[in-house]
Amino acid sequence: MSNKSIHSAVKISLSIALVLVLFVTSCKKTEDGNSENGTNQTNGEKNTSIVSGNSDLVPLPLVLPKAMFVGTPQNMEGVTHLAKPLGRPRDPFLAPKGTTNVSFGKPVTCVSDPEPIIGQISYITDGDKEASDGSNVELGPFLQNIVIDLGAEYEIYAILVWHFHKNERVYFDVIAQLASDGDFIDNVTTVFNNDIDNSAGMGTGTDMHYVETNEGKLIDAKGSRGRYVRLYSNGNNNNELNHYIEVEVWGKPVK
Ligand SMILES: [Ca+2]
Ligand SMILES: [Ca+2]
Repeated sequence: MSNKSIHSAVKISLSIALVLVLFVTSCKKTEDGNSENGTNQTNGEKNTSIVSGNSDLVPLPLVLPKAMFVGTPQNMEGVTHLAKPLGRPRDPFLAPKGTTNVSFGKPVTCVSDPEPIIGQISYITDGDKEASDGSNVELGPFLQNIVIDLGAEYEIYAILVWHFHKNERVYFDVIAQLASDGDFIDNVTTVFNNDIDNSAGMGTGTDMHYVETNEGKLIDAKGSRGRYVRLYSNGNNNNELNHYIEVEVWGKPVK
């Protein structure tokens, strides 16, 4: 073999080696990309607080009230954009170790309807999640909102909302927001919005309508920061009134 052909052979071998290295690198990137998606299904939604390399995630120790009905939704005439029920219990929701219910017993205000028709605004964070009469607060018709003051800034991973679960209902214009101030001016994050026609004026929502159950609605807040949590609703498919049984905000103090 001449010097020239040895030189060519070395060149070809080096090229092959380079192609192999590039191929392996690109495969690795794809794998990493997939694991970073964090596709833990929760009620058909992605738990995006899960990121690769974070082994300190644990299921939230949620305690559910007694179920009052089972089966497929009835009488949902006229409700569009309705999420299909999962047909099985919700998957565990993973959040960083040390995430707790930081809204228990915290003050709740309802500027839009400070004198409820039935019950007290304080029922919303009193820990009672049962469907029975006497456990829910009934607010007037039209768009109403409640604000929970957590008392300090938290990294918030999940918001659970029980409006009503004695029978099948869909509430409209359900919007959940976090902010650093009670007037919702600083650092406002909208974590859920199913106001599909923007009648509440907070932007057109892309989240689905859903049937209330004893599981409550689990909203993935993705670790967004906030001290105040605001929730809107605008009646339901059964009547024009607004109800809350309980709201839980699961978070960790901001370091
Ligand atoms: Ca309650
Ligand atoms: Ca609407």
